[in-house]
Amino acid sequence: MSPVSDEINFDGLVGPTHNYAGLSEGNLASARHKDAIARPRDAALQGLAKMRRLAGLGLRQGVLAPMERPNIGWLRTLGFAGADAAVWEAAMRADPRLARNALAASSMWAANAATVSPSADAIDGRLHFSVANLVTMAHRAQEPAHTQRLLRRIFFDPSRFAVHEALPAQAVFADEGAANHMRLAAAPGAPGVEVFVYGRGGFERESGQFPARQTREACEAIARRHGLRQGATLFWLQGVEAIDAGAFHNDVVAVAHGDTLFCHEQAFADLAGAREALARAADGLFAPRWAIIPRSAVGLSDAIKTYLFNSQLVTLPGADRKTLIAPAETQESPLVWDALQALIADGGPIGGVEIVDVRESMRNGGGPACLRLRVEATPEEQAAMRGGFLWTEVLGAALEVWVRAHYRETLAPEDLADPHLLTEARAAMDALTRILPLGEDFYSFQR
Ligand code: SUG
Repeated sequence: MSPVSDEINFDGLVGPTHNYAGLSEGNLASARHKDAIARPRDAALQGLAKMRRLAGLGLRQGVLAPMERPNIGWLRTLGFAGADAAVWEAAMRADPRLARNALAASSMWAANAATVSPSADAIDGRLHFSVANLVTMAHRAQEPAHTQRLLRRIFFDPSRFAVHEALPAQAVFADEGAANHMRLAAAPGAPGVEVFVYGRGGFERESGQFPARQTREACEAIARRHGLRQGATLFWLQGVEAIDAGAFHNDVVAVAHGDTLFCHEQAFADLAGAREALARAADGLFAPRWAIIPRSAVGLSDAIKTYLFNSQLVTLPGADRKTLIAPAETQESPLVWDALQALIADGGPIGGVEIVDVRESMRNGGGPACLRLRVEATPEEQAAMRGGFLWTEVLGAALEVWVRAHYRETLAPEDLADPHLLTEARAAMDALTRILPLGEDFYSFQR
């Protein structure tokens, strides 16, 4: 089977410190599972099984390395001193909540790593990445430096790729990457329409119950940096009811692929306006197709509980209609499952569903689509990427052995102060640099 699109899904590997710390206000799953016992090994194996599954379906699959955690450097900037193990112990003793912000394995949610614009959309003909600053959450704001290093390692040729640094780390420019960005186009390599979705104006106060993590100013700055065509770039406001119901990112209620946008009726503040604007922007390029689940069929609460819209929307080789890669939780809700079957039966753009089990990530509010960063790269751009980050059975097998050798089966809140956690995590990261071509000094403890 040969892949039919230029799309590569880079999934974030789940790091060895995966745990449930209840760090993300407005992310209901994260709050619900605070202090639950996590299973890092299962989490990482579930992630690898998803990658293998998608590769097996004929899709291009890539792998992104996890961050170094606990983040001792960050704790040092906050005043903890001494040897590395002493820093970790002191932080856990003084302020466990703060320390757990230095431990999160949140880089697994690669959809938040960066916003990506394919070269067909950019006036300079390069493939653009803007690393997300993730300023809203203290644990996630530690990711940009890692992401930049990683993306520049893979997309190293500046004549083809532009990896922009994160926007200023300021609430006005709050940015959570591709989770709040959608792209529609007729076919691989064709110019498309890019849609940025924001939750608030950067200079405005929060209007809802939960933080809006993406601002209009951030979206506009990214569009400018990427050199996107004005008429083909849209900025839509998220529905405040959606954010308040737990859609802390747009990709919790909407996903686009090719000419199709699949969303909940309440995803955007002005759905009718969005439909009109998309039709106008796509005029002459393609005819946009919408698959909308009305609130009368599935309410926001069930949509968010099951993460129906955090499915990956893909085109399988040889298929006329698109396929959803949906989390297992959708199958367990008769209401949501029936709505999905009805959608498929109505003959619209979505013709099938494949179920994946990513339960460990789901408990922290991360579904199948959160776990991947989509990169649309032409064959020439793919050839210019550093090799070794794309899925092969050999790489997958090596990663599986690595996980089994280095990951704990369980991680409970009372395990976190254990100084061995630091040495184990570092041994894992160090070994990973011999599996993925990260270089020998990728992680700061190696330098
Ligand atoms: O940022 N959860 C992540 C989930 C991100 C999901 N990504 C997308 N929707 N694209 C977040 O809220 C929870 C960590 C904890 O509580 O331990 C967390 O960070």
